[in-house]
Amino acid sequence: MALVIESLARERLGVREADAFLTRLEQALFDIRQPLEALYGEVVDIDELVNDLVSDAIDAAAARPEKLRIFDRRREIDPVWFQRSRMIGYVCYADRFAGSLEGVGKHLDYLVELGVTYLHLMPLLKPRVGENDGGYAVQNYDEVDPRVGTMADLQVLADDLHDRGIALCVDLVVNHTAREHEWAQRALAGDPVYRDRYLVFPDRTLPDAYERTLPEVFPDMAPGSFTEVAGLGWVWTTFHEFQWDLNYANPTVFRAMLGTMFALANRGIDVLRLDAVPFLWKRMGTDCQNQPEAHLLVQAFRALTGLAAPGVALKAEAIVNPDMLVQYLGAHDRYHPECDLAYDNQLMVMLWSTIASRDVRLAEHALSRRRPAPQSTSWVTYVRCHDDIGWAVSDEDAAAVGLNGFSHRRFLNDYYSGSFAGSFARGALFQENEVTGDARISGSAASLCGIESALAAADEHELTLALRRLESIYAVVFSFGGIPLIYMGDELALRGDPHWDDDLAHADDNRWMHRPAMNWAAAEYRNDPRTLEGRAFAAIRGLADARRSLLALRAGGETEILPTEISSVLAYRRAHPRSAPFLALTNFSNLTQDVDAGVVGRAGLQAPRHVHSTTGELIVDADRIQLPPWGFGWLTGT
Ligand code: OTU
Repeated sequence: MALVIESLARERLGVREADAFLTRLEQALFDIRQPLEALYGEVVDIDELVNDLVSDAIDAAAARPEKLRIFDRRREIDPVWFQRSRMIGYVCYADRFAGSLEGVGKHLDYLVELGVTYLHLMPLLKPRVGENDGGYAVQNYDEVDPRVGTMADLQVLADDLHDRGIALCVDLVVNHTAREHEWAQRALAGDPVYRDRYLVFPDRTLPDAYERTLPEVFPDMAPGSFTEVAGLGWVWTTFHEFQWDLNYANPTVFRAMLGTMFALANRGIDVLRLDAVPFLWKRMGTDCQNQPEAHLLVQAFRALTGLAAPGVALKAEAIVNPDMLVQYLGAHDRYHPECDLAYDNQLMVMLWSTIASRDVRLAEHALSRRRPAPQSTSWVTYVRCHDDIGWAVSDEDAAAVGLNGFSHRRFLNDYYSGSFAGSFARGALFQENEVTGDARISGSAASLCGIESALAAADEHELTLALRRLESIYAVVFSFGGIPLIYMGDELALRGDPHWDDDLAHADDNRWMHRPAMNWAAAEYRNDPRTLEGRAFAAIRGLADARRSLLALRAGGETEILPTEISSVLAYRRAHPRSAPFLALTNFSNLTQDVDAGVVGRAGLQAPRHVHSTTGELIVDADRIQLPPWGFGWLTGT
């Protein structure tokens, strides 16, 4: 292979770029070949496949705009560019934030004001018309949703963002296409070549056999995992009936999706959020998630995208059992480069669990026993996203702190849906499964923190407490060693959308309650400290300001949990070889807590110094640190 590829590279890329490409290839060849061989060794000639994919990468490298090559260079010098403490993310739908991609470009000042350096725009490739799961049912991967703009607009926006020092992340729906996608349409028309790009069965025999061990993702709005399609048979549809799972056992599917990655990279996308990666490979007798082959696929994607666009990072959206999460960052028995970033779903769940229980022991236990992220990778940490909250609390972790897993999950559902007596939360149950008793939670952060109920009761004291809850969990997310993400509207304490079900295409999916349109009128108050918006905005911006200067808060590295004598105070330490250690304390209770200052010594802090906190000052005497109700404090030393 070497010779053909070498001359191809020299011919298409010119001397300098070819040399860089071939150096990368030499480094990546093992990581390209090994997973592909394991995946496709039995169905195709591997040399030929590798050859084809590498020449696709050469084409993509040749088409890469000069400006992006400069980014590649910088990021090859600093491959963990995304770990910088100035990385602060913002997540929104282009249309809900600003109408269109062009509209987003007009609000960059707002993002800069907030300290944002990473913008995640929710699905924006052309979806099917009508119900499309918030854009997660893509009809055409080469086009942008015409309601928000064009590919050219996307490229312009990426450029503008880069000029402001903001990286752009977009969604890539890798697990399934819309049934209106050209492949599905051709399969429907009877073409076996296209049928083989999906998982289609002539009758219920195999679907029944698979379903014996398959959990349902949307038991309520899309029961079962297969859909009967007239003239075709039973199609694998993990999510909705209009989302057809792709057949990754077919290398053509892999190659085409890789092509989409190259194309998006060359438009200036910095981070690709790979949707639903755990589902990429199916195996009889399992839950068809987290299969070894799903990891091999991501490893191959990683190695090949890195050839053509070394500045592009991959982010795994894998909302799975906490023990399986870190594997998407490449932490297997041995390290295999996989995604650079992955959602820290477990931290998110633990924050909400702790708010409801006011007891940090479950979080301490679960978060301290997990494997750290590999050094060259990082978590993205978040409080809320566009999805529901599923209670990823394992029975073992619950039992270790004397809880029953099932009862605790039920308690959390009761608490956040507001049915638990005295709950301040105003969320709703999502996808209640009557058979298993499971359910998840929808609702905006502000509503789940108690802001909605405090406003309704016009209770100023409760409102302060609720705002502190919001600020404190964001404080954790900003300091736990990942890229923090601000979910659009949280910076203004935006409540849910009360009219979310007016749109009939959304009416059976209450996740739309926490996907409101941006309230620009409310944003006008962001610098007025007397308003709710002003208080929330100052809180989030304050976290961004404080984080930026703290080397210990770079993403990556380890976060060490330091149990204290108080069951409602979470303490953890971050360190960086070139800075003083960092200590965060968070009070998950309605009471003022005096923490034994011994924790400062245990965190290795000398001459402790306040860097940031709820009230702007921390009362520290010789042996106590005082935390106000639902307050947090950040300390560092010399
Ligand atoms: C993702 O979520 C998206 O975030 C959802 O908005 C989509 O509906 C879905 O994919 C289908 O495209 O099950 O409840 O482990 O948890 O992929 C949300 C990953 C989901 C899954 C996740 C999925």
